[in-house]
Amino acid sequence: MPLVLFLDMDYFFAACEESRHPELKEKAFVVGTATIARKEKGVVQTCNYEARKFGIRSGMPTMQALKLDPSLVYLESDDNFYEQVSGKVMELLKSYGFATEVISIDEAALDIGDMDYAEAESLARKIKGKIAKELGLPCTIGICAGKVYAKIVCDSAKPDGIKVLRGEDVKDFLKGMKIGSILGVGKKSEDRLRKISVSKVAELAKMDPNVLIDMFGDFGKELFLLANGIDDSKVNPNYDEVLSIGRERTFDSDTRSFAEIERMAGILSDEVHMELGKKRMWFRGISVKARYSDFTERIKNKKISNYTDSVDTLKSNAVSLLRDITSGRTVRKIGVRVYMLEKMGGQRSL
Ligand code: TTP
Ligand code: MG
Repeated sequence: MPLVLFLDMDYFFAACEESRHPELKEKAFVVGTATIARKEKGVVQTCNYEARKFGIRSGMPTMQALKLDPSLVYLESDDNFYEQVSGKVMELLKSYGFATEVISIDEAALDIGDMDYAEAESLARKIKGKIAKELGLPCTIGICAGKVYAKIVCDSAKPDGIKVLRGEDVKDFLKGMKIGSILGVGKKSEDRLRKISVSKVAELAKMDPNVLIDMFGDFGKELFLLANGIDDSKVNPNYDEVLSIGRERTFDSDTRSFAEIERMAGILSDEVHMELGKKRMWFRGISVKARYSDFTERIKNKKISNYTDSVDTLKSNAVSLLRDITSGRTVRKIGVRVYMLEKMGGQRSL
């Protein structure tokens, strides 16, 4: 099994703010979605570790955070800036040349292959040092065979850590973990398992796999294997951004309406198509992205059978891919992108 290096930025939005306002470092502060004037109405997106000392956490109403620390500093979230910084982090990671999967705005997984553990740890040190030096940001890195395990290892080493977990130590390490630490186990699945008195990975490991398959389908099988020390999850590299054209936009307020998503997909497809026209290019790959209200993201890609410049093809595919990844979810932002690009009039035949 190849090793996976999993990186998650520490208190990301707040760290971005500290990097441009170093005077914030000594203060406890939060980043929230509401404007400063309406700060009590909003929710904490994240906060620095000074604020965490008071028990303040992501997702907490700002009002409650202010009660925990009345001298708390409040900053309004600046999405564009965090995305720009995220882009730089991802670019730096990709420059190492390993297959890289961008998982969310502040997480990525690298397939570092059959490296030995000492070599992997020294690579992690190099990457962490480079991010600190070039971007002034802290991060944590977990290394293990399998993407899901590497993420759990990373979470367990936070903040500002590097941790390598050897294959033979996985089972022991997992024993005491809560099932929520497994990538993909959301609140709903966690609640369903809690109802049958399963809250620890060790309890999950002892379940009858058929019961899990009945409850969760294929994912149930995956869960059973994960709980028992088998992680088959692979790094799925995102296509190269340089060779793609994309547009994304945040909704004015989070939405569950597919009509609204469809309308936005139409607008974004038109914009992408316009850009393709300017560059005189055809596309074959279509990719969509959804960011949910909890800030996790999903990307879905599709290759069509031939190169085209049809905006209708782009729209209909984008809409159907978005339907797959947004149904039943509250959506904050969507993106439409084309890849596998070819200059119009090129010689490519299929
Ligand atoms: P996380 O990586 O979950 O959190 P974090 O980077 O702030 O802190 P940690 O050191 O524990 O990794 O999320 C990344 C960013 O996503 C976070 O900085 C802000 C945003 N976010 C929200 O806006 N709302 C949320 O509820 C969460 C969890 C994150
Ligand atoms: Mg983070």
